[in-house]
Amino acid sequence: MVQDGQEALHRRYMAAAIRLSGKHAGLTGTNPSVATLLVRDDGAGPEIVGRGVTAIGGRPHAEAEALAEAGERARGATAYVTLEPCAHHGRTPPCANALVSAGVARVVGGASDPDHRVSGKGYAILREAGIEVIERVLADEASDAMAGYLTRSLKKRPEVTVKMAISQDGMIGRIGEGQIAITGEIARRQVHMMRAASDAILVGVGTATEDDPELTVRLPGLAARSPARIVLDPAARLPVTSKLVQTAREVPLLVAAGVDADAPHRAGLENAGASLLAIETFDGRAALPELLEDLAAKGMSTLMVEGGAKTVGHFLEEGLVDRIALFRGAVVIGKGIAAPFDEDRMPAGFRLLRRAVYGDDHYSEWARPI
Ligand code: AOF
Ligand code: ZN
Repeated sequence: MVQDGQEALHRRYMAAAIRLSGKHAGLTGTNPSVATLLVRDDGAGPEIVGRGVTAIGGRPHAEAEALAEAGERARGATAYVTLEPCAHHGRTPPCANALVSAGVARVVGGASDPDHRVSGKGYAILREAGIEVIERVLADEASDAMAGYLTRSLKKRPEVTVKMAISQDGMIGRIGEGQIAITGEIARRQVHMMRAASDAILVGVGTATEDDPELTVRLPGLAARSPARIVLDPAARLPVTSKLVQTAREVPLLVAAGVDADAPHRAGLENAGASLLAIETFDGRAALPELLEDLAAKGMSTLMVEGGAKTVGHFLEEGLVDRIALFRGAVVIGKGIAAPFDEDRMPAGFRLLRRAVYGDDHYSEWARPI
């Protein structure tokens, strides 16, 4: 009974730490956004004495931030850490050693760290110092909160999220009509929040041309969080008059074009402020695995694919989609372009993570295990 109570307590604080880690999601570079809570109980019940999140840019690490807040009160406390504490001397000393020096009594860890400098070594340092270690508490939830970092570490490519809006009657648009509003204002804001937490947004050249989107974050106070925009454009035919190119000097625009695409057009895009990403093409299609490997090498851990249907289909066919963010709008379109999948027809391997309601729109999020 006492044991059950302890386990429930550990899960509760780990869940709180995972929520806290979201604060810097997308802002910690190639480092995951980790959170640490230091909790002590002096007899009157548990009390949080230190909170830390990996700092913007990736350092200091979460543990250091939490220990700094707790000071002497860290002694004898339990540390809840969403990722195994690091064991390596990077630009900061190892967090495992910092926890030992501070005299914490117990460490409860969430996700395991695939980084070979850390994997298993962080926990070993703690145990050798006589600290009680409980591993993998809410490990799936903790891993999900840093899926970009884990995917980039394990698969050498960014985590790919497909965002799709489907009308009430299962359509994603009207034939030849470009962008039409499927979801409402609250869902739109949610999409902008998702963009702000991503390292890059990608669309196919068809969507970029027909819809002429800007793909920036347009939320009060968050405009500076617009990630890089990428257009999959094997033949380099994105018009220089498009909004994407026109805003390329304010928000980075990468055009992924074949090396043998029209040279004057490629030069035109570059002169307008876009950067070219050389890609391999086969039968006019981009080699996606190589492109993603390139993006990971540039430090990108999360990529949001916003369409169109052909591009989404291409990523799915190649098994390169990790997560699906599905918005089901209230509008009825009638005759249109049917969605390739929906809540009842998900691609194989995806399981439901969460549902939410945004105004009149229903949201569901699906993922495959990392
Ligand atoms: C932690 N706490 O808050 C984070 C960790 O380049 P460095 O020295 O910052 O090390 C990066 C590695 O540190 C990264 O690959 C991951 O293993 C770990 N991240 N570790 O103890 C943290 N963000
Ligand atoms: Zn660390």
